[in-house]
Amino acid sequence: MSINLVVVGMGYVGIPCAALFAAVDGINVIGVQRRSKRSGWKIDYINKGMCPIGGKEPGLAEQIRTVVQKKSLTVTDDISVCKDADTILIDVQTPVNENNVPEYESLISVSEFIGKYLKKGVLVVLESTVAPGTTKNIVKPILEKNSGLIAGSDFYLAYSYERVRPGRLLRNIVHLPRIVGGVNDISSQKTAELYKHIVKSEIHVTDCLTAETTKCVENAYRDSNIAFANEVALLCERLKINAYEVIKLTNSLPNVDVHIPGAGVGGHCLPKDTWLLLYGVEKYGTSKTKKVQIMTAAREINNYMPVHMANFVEEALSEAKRKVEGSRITIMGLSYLENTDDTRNTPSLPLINILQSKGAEIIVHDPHVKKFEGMMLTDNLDEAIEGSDALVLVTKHDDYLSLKPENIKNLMRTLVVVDGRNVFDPSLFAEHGFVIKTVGKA
Ligand code: SAJ
Repeated sequence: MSINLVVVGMGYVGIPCAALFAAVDGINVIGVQRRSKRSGWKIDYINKGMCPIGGKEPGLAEQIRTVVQKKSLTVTDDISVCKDADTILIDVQTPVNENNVPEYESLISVSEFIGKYLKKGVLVVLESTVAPGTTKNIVKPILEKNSGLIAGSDFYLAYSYERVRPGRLLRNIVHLPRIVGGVNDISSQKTAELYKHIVKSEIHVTDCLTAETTKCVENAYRDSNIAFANEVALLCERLKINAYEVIKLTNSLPNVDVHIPGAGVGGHCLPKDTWLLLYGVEKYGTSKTKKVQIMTAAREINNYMPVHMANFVEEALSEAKRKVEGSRITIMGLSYLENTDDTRNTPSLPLINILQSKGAEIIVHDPHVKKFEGMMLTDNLDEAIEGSDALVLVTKHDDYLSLKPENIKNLMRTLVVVDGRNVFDPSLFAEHGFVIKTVGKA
């Protein structure tokens, strides 16, 4: 067997996927990455055998080193390498704009290039999360127009989404079931055959519209579950009881799995996949039968959590006889997920913006994020705490778990803590004179 595979887009999905395929005997992988200001550096970095993804990512650095040494993975900014490919994976970002409409600029331009270089017999697989209907109504016509070939007969086209989560990139690709949806049966079969090389779980075959919809539904479901937990937390705060106790007891019932409330929901997927789903339905579905309520309400609740955190900071500072204006506030965690460097749609950002608009001086600490949009960041926790009027924990990084009130009280100017991830014991902090507020606790 010999496969020339091109992976377009070296991000959180493209990199682990390329590294896994490159480890298979007979598969040669070329990754394609634009030399943009933000991510162009990754090209040389990976070509030197180094892993550009920070945080705790088990096995990834070693996997990249091995396949680069073996010369089965190289990265380039030249998308014309697609002309020698027999399989092409598309792993570009598919964000939504401020009106929750998908921004497909990258997807469209990459599809145009691929179409230009497409040859007969090539398999193209879209892995990015997209609105239902995108593969058939956007990608397929572009590929056909630019190549003069017919999808499903001259070349093969499928949608098969990733289920990666930072911190478990390799594990999720290898061990979670894979959904494959071709534009026709032969496209599905060829795609299922491809993933058998790296996926050790079941491969479910369906059509591409069903596969696209399933991906969006998975994430809308998780988002709604988290919103339910956040609403429970807000209600329990009003009753002055502990939401975590209520959730633990509720979850003692079989088949119930109330999720974990917190400072907000970030990441590339959960904040936008509901909108992709609804966009696809509006555009390609039949007329409305019933107003969409649950998923959009979930989005609203989850987006409210950073506002709730800001309110907590204001209340706690006021109890400590300070105003937000002029206070030095330490944000603990900029990445959206614990122990990762991924800052996409992080809930820390709206929280920082609110506090800054009220005149606070913000110090951001994150052990894994080195740079973010010109923001001043430190990875030195003592330095971040020194002279602070409030510690505000947004991300549950391991570095914060062992923080003791007795060790930090002498560093701080005002003893205020706002805990967005239920990390600290409030009574312990209160004993040391702190005003502490925890999401979901009285
Ligand atoms: N969060 C909560 N409470 C929870 C779970 C998560 O507040 O109970 C927050 C997290 O703090 C984070 C956000 O939600 O800010 C998203 O967390 P996540 O654990 O869902 O992580 P993602 O968004 O990186 O990954 C999800 C994944 N879904 C699951 O783990 C069930 C992953 O499988 C998908 O592949 C991924 O979205 C994606 O890329 O679509």
